[in-house]
Amino acid sequence: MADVAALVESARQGAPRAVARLISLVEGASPQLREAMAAIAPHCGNAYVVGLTGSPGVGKSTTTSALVSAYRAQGKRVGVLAVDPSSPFSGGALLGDRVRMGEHASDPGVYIRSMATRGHLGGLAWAAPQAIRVLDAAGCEVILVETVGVGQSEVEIAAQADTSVVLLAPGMGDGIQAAKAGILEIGDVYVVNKADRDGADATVRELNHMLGLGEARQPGDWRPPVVKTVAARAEGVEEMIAALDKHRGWMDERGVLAERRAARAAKEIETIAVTALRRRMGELRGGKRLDALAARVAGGTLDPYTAADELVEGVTEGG
Ligand SMILES: Nc1nc2c(ncn2[C@@H]2O[C@H](COP(=O)(O)OP(=O)(O)OP(=O)(O)O)[C@@H](O)[C@H]2O)c(=O)[nH]1
Ligand SMILES: [Mg+2]
Repeated sequence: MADVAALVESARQGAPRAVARLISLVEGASPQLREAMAAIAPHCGNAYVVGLTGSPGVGKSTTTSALVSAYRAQGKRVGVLAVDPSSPFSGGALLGDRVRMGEHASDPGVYIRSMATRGHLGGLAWAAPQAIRVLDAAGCEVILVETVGVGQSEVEIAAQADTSVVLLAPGMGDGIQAAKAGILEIGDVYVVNKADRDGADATVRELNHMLGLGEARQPGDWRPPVVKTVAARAEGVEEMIAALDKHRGWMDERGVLAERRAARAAKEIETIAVTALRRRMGELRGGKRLDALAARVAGGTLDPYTAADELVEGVTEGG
């Protein structure tokens, strides 16, 4: 068993191993997580969280790495969380990222961590916010969360970031894919990466066109910008950071940042509560309570609504 108080203290001092162990508590859904989160809570709320999503291979990790360099040049501490919702193992699919982020591996101002969330009760929605809290408490001023784009997870990660970046690449038929995946609703900033390839300008135009369609924006509403990058050569990164800064400024001005963070916390609480309820429900099932109720309903001595009420009471009473 880890000494949670000592771990949190070391993490706050910036000790990478303490940060890593705390995130492992999250990943492993450790019983000590509760204590860790309580100790961390007063030190959270300072990080700016940027989510990066997009199809496999579009250049998320390369872009993330270029952003890390740029933020480091500003003297900021940076956390990188690479989330793989399709895998129950961390490290596997994300091994390539270690290579791509290799240049930051020895920088004490950068934390890089990959995390697998499949098979977790609550999955991504449960694990990512807690890992973000750990990085936040460890003093990261910017946290970049890369998620491999697989539909629902993109929407989930968008709900967890202060600013959501959607990456596309030219010539992948991405524009049409984007529309299908509902991606046009989740981006605060759009990046057309691999602009060294043919068709980048066409993709930018198409995106701008689609973002303008069905537009019901009021004056002062946020209009997501489209930025062109060649992440592999760090081109366009300054423009991308300018777009992020602008979005952040807009959120601050309009009170959107506080709203988003509250919505995020609400979702997190809900997920933890539902996960706990589900577990208790499973315990009751194992404890034969459901079997007994089912026998009575099947035998006609109890109606299913009353039985369900009894089951729910059992869950919330702790019996
Ligand atoms: N031509 C070109 N290639 C790029 C650019 N950015 C990234 N790449 C290459 O595209 C490939 C995929 O890049 P990654 O950064 O790993 O993409 P990713 O979106 O993180 O991929 P997954 O995490 O597997 O979904 C790598 O071989 C990169 O070198 C770019 O601007 N231009
Ligand atoms: Mg990647």
